[in-house]
Amino acid sequence: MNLSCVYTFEERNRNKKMKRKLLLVLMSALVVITSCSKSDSDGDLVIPPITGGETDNAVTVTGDITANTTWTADKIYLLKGNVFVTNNVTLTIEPGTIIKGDKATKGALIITRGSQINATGTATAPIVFTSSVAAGARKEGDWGGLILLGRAKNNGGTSVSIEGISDATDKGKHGGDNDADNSGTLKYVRVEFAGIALSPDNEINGITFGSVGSGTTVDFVEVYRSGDDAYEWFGGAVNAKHLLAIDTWDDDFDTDNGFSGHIQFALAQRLAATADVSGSNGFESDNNSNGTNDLPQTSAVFSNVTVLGPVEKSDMSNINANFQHAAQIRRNSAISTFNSVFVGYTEGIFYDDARPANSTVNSSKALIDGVSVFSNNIVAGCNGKGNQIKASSPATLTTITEKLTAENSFLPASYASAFYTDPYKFASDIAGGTRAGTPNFTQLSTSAALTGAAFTHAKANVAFFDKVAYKGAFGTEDWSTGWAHYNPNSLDYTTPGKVTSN
Ligand SMILES: [Ca+2]
Ligand SMILES: [Ca+2]
Ligand SMILES: [Ca+2]
Ligand SMILES: [Ca+2]
Repeated sequence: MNLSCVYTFEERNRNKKMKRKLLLVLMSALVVITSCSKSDSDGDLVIPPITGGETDNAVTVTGDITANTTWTADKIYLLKGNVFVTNNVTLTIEPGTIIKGDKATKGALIITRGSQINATGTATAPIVFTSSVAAGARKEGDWGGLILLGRAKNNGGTSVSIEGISDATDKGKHGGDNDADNSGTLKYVRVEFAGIALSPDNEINGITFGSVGSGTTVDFVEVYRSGDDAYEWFGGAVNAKHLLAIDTWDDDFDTDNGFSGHIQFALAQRLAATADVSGSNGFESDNNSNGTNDLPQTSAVFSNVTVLGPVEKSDMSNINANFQHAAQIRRNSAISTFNSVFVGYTEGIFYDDARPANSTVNSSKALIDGVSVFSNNIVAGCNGKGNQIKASSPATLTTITEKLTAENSFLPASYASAFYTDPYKFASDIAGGTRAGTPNFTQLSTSAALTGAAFTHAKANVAFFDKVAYKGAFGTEDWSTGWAHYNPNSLDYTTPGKVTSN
């Protein structure tokens, strides 16, 4: 507020009685504020809005959201810097709402412990988190991303700093002892061009889940062109269905620190040109960074995943050298995978025991002991380097090869076109010629993955999993129709509510 305005007002009322003065102070203060903010032609300052600016339909959001708040589809929201939802409140976002992450300030949205997001879009009006950059110029890593923090268990403690957020207060922490914790709902949501690599091992993913509990709903979510991982779970027990990871830079589905949720119908599509120096994998999974035996052990269960690697056919040229494995299960992780299709990766399924070195407790041991399971999957076209199954020692390789080949189908000469209708179509700004277009991930009538799914193993026979017949993320129905988008760089995002076309 402009101090001279206030002073002038107080001068005028100096001789009034106290009661009357107080009333007038309040009433006249309103007049003064209005006067000061309406015009700056007389030299008075315009009072700036407290949290950013609001024009007809553009709302800038900064700092903390500390009261229940609703974002509506008739506006476009711009996140500047880290925006934290705190104070145990709920941020509700209407279907069709556009939220942009500011590039200059690395905008990000963090739902802190105890608070919730209710982002429930629809199949025709998804909620879109995207880049603040203009159409055509957006890239991976334009802004931070979406971070959900909860009070479920992880194996690092009950108050662990989340990667990518340099906030020393409780706002940047996750963990607790309530695996049923509820961080809200993400349904029919796209997260586009997010994922900043702030420094090595300190990145914001498209969506980061820190100790998010199973009371949370995640269904029909697309992460498009994340600059780091598409999805990374650090501990927690949240379940999710219908996830798309399109042209991710680093890993598609990354699980760490005791994550124990269930994931079904998840598809990753990779572009041959883009991969991360850390090594890009479909799955990357750790118990923790040193591979120690801290509990809870990473034990997520995946069913009906499709990983479409960068190798579209037997030709391995023009594949970014940073591509690694369809799945790298390492550092004592014990994740399980059923009824899934891994196709077209430069290397296949790697049980990596490098950390901890010389330990009898590691990821391959968990597989051999049945603590983790890799069963009833198809691994196709992942033998270009002669290692569709890979281990850290010749003896381990022999042991796990026997087990994995008995329980899964390895089809080294088959590629995605043997299973899927049109799997390698991409946005026209990242692929030209006949590769530009809209992909179709539904299965061909001749696909070997149309039948054969099984949910008999105790880890797969859970209520959350739909007991479908097919392996992989899609059967013959395209569940991405309407809400997902495969060329969002073409969308203007300048008209509120326009999330699927211009
Ligand atoms: Ca990451
Ligand atoms: Ca990663
Ligand atoms: Ca990781
Ligand atoms: Ca990686």
